[in-house]
Amino acid sequence: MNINILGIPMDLGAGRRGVDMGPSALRNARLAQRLGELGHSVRDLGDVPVALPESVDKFSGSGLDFLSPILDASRATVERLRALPADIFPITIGGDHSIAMGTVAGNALRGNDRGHRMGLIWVDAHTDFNTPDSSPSGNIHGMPVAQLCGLGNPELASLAGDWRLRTEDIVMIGIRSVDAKEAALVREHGIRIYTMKDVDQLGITRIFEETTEYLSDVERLHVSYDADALDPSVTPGTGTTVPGGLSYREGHLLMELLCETGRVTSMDIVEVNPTLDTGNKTAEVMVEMSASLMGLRIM
Ligand code: 6HN
Ligand code: MN
Ligand code: MN
Ligand code: MN
Repeated sequence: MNINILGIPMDLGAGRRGVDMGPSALRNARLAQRLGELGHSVRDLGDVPVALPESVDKFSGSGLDFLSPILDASRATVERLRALPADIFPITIGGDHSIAMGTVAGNALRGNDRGHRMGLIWVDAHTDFNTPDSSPSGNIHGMPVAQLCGLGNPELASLAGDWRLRTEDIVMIGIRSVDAKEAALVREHGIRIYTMKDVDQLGITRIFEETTEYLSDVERLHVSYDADALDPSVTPGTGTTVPGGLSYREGHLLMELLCETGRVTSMDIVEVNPTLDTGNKTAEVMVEMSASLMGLRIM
């Protein structure tokens, strides 16, 4: 496969600094080499420009912290991705999870100006379905899925023009921290959620089977993998850890099973924050997760 890596060193959507170093940490953990060893042809496209928080006015947008520079970086992400040929598998590396507004929109528009029907598999401790009104923190990285569905801020919601992610084309796995108003929104919009309780009770294999069946009609399939989906003992280097997450093997198994379907067309790796890490452990684990999705076999 032809893989293109695109870095988005964004920390404007998160409450703490350092996640902008995620792309460097993942490159340092040999992401490109690891995927190359699996037989893929890998090209690193470098980074999308993202403003430094110190260099911009936090309140320049309408009511949301860092709205203007997040819009700029998201629009740049959309343009980079939509210009890629259809046979490329993009791996976008963050950066906080606000990058997914641009990555999902850009991948939806790739090869179709009106937008493909996209399935989204959101692997995360959080549902990231806040709107500016529901969010207790005001941090945009807690909002990307709602924004992709057209809720919330109208500028963030129209990164792909009139295209919208359909609420019935989303599956979330690993969920264990949802804000009160956010939970009401998730329920209202009927988002398919597998909490950690479901992971414990059903197991990853059953969840995988239900997920691929549920998303059987989509044209493209995007996996957005937040490092905090995994247990903090596995990935300590991330800004909003929640105990009781996916084990190392559960994280891998989901990627291995998704790989076998041959249906996944793009991926994000987000929320790797080296300033909170033990060595470069979190980046190394996330590189291995992406290798599993891209065909790593034990034998
Ligand atoms: N992430 N629900 C919290 C908020 O601030 O809205 C946490 C969001 C975490 C976002 O980890 O991608
Ligand atoms: Mn997230
Ligand atoms: Mn999260
Ligand atoms: Mn975070």
